[in-house]
Amino acid sequence: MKKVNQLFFLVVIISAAAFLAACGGSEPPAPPKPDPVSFNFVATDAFAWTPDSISVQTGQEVTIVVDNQGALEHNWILANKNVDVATASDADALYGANVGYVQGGESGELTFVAPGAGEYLYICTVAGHAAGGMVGTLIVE
Ligand SMILES: [Cu+2]
Repeated sequence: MKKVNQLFFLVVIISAAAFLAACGGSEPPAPPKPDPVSFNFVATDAFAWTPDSISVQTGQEVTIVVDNQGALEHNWILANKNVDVATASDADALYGANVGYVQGGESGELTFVAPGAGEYLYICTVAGHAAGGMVGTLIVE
């Protein structure tokens, strides 16, 4: 009978150790993810973006809609703030954030995840448009 008690005691100890080990591995819950956000940009042939500045949060899902109310084609890419806007091209698009060329009277859409905190530009890469003023600022907080 004594051997049975010892065996039972051993099983209880092992079970308790396994239970404590399992609990010890728990991690704090991840911070809440910011809600997705959407921005509607109006493009016109006056070579300007409306709005010309937006703010988002790191990790936020950002949807960009380009409503081309002009006659010329326009596009929207996210670029490094140090990019040379006079020569910027689609190849300068960061994180795949490139709406593509939107013809006059049409609209285009893109969703991307906001990168790390900092300041970025959004520009139209049609030749001459960014240099003409089609540049805006995206701030990631
Ligand atoms: Cu343009």
